[in-house]
Amino acid sequence: MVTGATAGFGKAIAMLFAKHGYNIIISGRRKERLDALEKELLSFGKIKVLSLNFDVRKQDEVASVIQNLPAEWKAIDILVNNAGLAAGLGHIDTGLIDDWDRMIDTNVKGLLYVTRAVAPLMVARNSGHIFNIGSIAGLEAYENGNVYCATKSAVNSLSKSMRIDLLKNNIKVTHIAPGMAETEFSLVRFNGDDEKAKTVYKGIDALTADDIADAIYYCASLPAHVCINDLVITPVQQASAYYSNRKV
Ligand code: NDP
Ligand code: 8X3
Repeated sequence: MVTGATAGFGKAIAMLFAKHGYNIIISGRRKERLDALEKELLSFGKIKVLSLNFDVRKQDEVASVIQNLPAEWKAIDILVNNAGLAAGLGHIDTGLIDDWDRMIDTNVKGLLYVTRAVAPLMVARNSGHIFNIGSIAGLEAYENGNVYCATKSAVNSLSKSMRIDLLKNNIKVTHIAPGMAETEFSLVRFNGDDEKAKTVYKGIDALTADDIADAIYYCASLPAHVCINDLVITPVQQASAYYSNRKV
C-alpha cells in the first residue's frame, strides 16, 4: 500500500513494485490520476490493483476506508507512508499559518492516521514492513524550513518509536531520508510557480523518483531477518541540507 501514489515517489514506487508482481493499493486525493495509474499498473499484467481515493488528513475517512477493505486486501505486507508536502518557504515570523497546518496535518497527523489503521492488520499477522518517507530536512533544520523540517523530524522520531513498539510483532520499520529529488514537490511548495520550482534544482543532477523507488525496493527485498532502519539518500552534488555543489 502506497499513500500519495498520484505523483513523484509514490507513483514510481507503485510502478516498480507492480513490475515485480506485487498487488498494489494506491491512494491519493486526485481521482483522475489514480484511475490513470490503475490502468497503467494493470497493463503490466498478472497483478491486482485497488485504488483508494482519500485524504490522509481526514481521520474518519482513513479509518473507514481501511476498515472496509475487502478481505483479500487486508493482508498488507508493505505500507509506504509517502503522502506529504512542503508548503511555502518563509521565516518563522512571516510564515502562513495555513501552510503550517497543512504540513503538520498531512506529514505528521496523516501518517499517524494511516499507520494507526494499517498497523493492527500487520500485528494480527505478525508480519509487515512500514516505510516512512522523512527527509534530510528532518535531520538538520535549514533557514526558512522551520515547520517542514519539524514535521520530517517528527517522522524520524515516530519511525524510531514504531520500530520499538512493533518489535515484538516482527514488523520492520524503515525511515527514508531523501535530499533533493525532482518531482512535483517544489511546484507544490511554491504554489504552482514552475520557474521558482526549477531554480531549486538548477545545476544539480537531482535524484529522481525512480532512485527512491529502487532504494525502497532493495530494502523490501532483503531476507526476513534483515531490516535497514535508516537510509539517507542525496544526489552526489549534495552533502547536506546546507552544502551542495551546483554547476552554474
Ligand atoms: P509530489 O508532490 O510529487 O507527490 C506528493 C504525493 O503526496 C502526491 O501523490 C499527493 O497526491 C500526495 N498527497 C499530498 N497531500 C496528500 C493528502 N492530504 N492526502 C493524500 N495524499 C496526499 O512529491 P514527492 O513525491 O517528492 O514527495 C513524496 C514524499 O517525499 C513527501 O512526503 C515529501 O515530503 C518527501 N520528500 C520529498 C523530497 C523531494 O525533494 N522531492 C525529498 C525528501 C522527502 P494528491 O495530491 O493526489 O493527494
Ligand atoms: C525535501 C528536501 O531539502 O527540500 O524534503 O527539504 S529539502
